[in-house]
Parts: sequence; structure tokens; C-alpha cells
Amino acid sequence: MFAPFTTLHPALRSAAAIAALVGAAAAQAGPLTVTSYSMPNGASGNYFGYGDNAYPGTNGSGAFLSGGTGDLTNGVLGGDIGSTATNWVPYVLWQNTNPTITFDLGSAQSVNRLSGHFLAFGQAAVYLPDAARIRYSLDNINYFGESLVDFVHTPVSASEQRWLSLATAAQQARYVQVQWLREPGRQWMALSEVALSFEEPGGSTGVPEPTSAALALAALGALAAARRRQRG
Ligand SMILES: [Ca+2]
Repeated sequence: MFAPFTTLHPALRSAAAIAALVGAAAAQAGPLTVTSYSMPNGASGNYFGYGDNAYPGTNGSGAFLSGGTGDLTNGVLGGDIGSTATNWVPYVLWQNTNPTITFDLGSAQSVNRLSGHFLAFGQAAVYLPDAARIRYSLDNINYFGESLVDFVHTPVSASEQRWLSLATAAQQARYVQVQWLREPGRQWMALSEVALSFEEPGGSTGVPEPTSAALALAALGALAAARRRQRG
């Protein structure tokens, strides 16, 4: 039988503690399951399929959705739009809105990454978000660990889908809240899926946390400078 922890030699004790920590982190790494999310619904109204079509209950334009899951976590990615109206269905589209979405993981989890799958389709005035704000909470009241990430986009072709990721310092949180931010004057935003995960530093995804956090801070500085220039 393994010796009780407190009777181990100090060197062995710290080695055991490190092994326990590594084991715990390894067990938690990977994708996280969203039990529900809340947000203002996308615009439906006269537009076919623009709201969250998979979400239970009301599908009214801009109605607040809570307590369920729908298009954003059903594993279905939107594709090209072309001339077929039903191609919009996998996307949730917001018009002249910077939507805030709160994801509930059901219990506190280690989390450090959120990714959104977006459509860019200039012909229909649909654009990628220009930045995003992310923050965390244990109770959906008090939030912490806020980061503002400025996306630097390479040119978008006529119609294209892209994953945009926010990587932050690791947090223990049950709720993850993201707000997608448009550049002023850009009318529509189209999101088809969101993925939340905990990635280990130096893990298989190759996303080192401190670098990501430093990049987020650098992006925050760049955004602040850009906003100052716009005002000036
Ligand atoms: Ca989806």
C-alpha cells in the first residue's frame, strides 16, 4: 500500500504533489461541454432563418434566450451562402448589435480558450467581428479575468468561414461571457458555432498560455491606441 502522504520524505512529497497536479491538469484538458447559454436572439423577423433556429422556445428577433442550447453548440458549422436561402440557417445573425453571450458549463471548470466560427460575406454586409471581450464567473454575478482581444484579420475573400479564438490565462469558472465587437458601420455578424476548452501550456494545440496572455495584453494596448487615434 502507498505510504500516507505526510510520512514521505520532503523531496518525495513535493514530487508526489507535482505528479498530482500534473495528473489533475491532464484529466481536465480538452473541450468543455456547455449545458446552456443565454443571449439576445439574432434577427429573424422578415429574414429567413437568421435567428437561433435550434434553440427551444421563442425565436423572436432579439428576444432574450436563456436556459437552453441551440445553433451555437450543436456541432453544425455554417458553410457558403451562395443563392440558397436555407444556407443561412446554421448561422445566428445579429444586425447592428455587439451581442453578449453567457455560456454555462454546469459546474466550475478550468477554462482558457473560446473560439467562434464566423461567416464573412461582404456582398450581404456580413463581417467578422473586429474584437471580443471575454470574462469569467463562478456565480454569473461577479466576473473576473477580463480580456479584450483585437483580431487582426488577413483579407477576406468574397465568402469565407473562419474560426476566431480568444486564449486567456487559465481560470476556474462555471460561466464564460463573451461580447463580440463590430467595427462601427459594419452591419451584420454571423456566428455558427462556439467551442470552449482548457488547453494545457505546451499541450498538443501548441498554445502557450503566457504568450497568449501577453498577446491579449499587447492587443489591448494596440486597440486602446487605435481608439485614441480615432478620437484624436
Ligand atoms: Ca452550430
